[in-house]
Amino acid sequence: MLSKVLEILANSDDFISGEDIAKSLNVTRASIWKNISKLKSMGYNILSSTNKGYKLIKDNNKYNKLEVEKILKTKILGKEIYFFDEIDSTNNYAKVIATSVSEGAIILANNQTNGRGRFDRNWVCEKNSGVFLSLILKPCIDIFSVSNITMMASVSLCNTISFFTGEKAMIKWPNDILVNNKKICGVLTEVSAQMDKIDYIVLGIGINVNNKNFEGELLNKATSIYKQINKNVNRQEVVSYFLNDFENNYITYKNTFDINISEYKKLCINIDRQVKVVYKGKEIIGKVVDVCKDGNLIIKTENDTIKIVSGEVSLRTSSGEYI
Ligand code: BT5
Repeated sequence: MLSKVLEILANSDDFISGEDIAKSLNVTRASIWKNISKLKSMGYNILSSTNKGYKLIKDNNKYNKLEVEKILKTKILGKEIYFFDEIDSTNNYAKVIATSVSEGAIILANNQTNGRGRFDRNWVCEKNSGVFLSLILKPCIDIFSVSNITMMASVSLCNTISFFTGEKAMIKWPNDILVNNKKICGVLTEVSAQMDKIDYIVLGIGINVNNKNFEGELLNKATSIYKQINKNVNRQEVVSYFLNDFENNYITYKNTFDINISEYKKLCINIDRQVKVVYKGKEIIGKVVDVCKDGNLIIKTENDTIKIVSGEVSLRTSSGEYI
């Protein structure tokens, strides 16, 4: 009902009477009044006039559950939305509710107080600026195939970020999305699994959307959509673009259990590059020659060919340093 009232207000250029809204939704005027009050408490600026009714002052920066619902065109992803103005971590919440919600439920927040990266690293969050999204998935796959999901998501994130920035976004194996060599998005995939099947996957995604400034360690390492185009972007549009793009591939994957590896490789910045990686306690220097369908990185060193399952890879730049 709330979203329907909002839709009617958003589609009226002028005042519209409570009676007209009530009639078109076949409910009482009292119920319209209640919903208008709720919308006002959510921060919508709605003018009320005794004679004329209600008028919504349009604001393109609104980001909440209603705005996300309004724009989503997906079939299974985002059918259930949990939206928080502030939360410690959307991934933490996702793990609490994962077993009791349907596949495709999403958790979104306007801010995170304890955003997490891999290995308990910190994900820096700017209130009102970033997308903090956790997506709960329950495909019938074993734990060894989970990297396929991260790989597919990374491709969709590149498509999303390229669409909004007009720049080519690239994947830095395993889970960073870069624009002009700066990190704009990170993925944290967490899993609950038995030996032969997974219970659920939480795909945690942080995208720098309208961030204006980065500090300290991130000063020269991070960027945002805003910093690329000098313009704010609606976060619900970013969420919607990503979920649509990812859903298409995900539905196919659930039938074929196969990913389009050549699409991934085209976007993977590591391929054919000299890299340094600490793996099983040893530093390895070599050239990345391939990424396998299971997500493993193949590095050719001076004397050997090594398969890297996980780790942190630094790329050698033209000036010879590793970043
Ligand atoms: C990641 O970890 O890149 C995964 C980040 C996932 C964040 C999302 S937000 C929604 C969901 N809820 C969560 O709590 N987490 C997920 P990692 O590869 O470990 O990278 C972390 C490193 O990236 C840090 O050590 C910094 O160097 C850098 N970093 C931190 N915040 C950043 C930011 N906002 N932009 C760019 N780089 C950042």
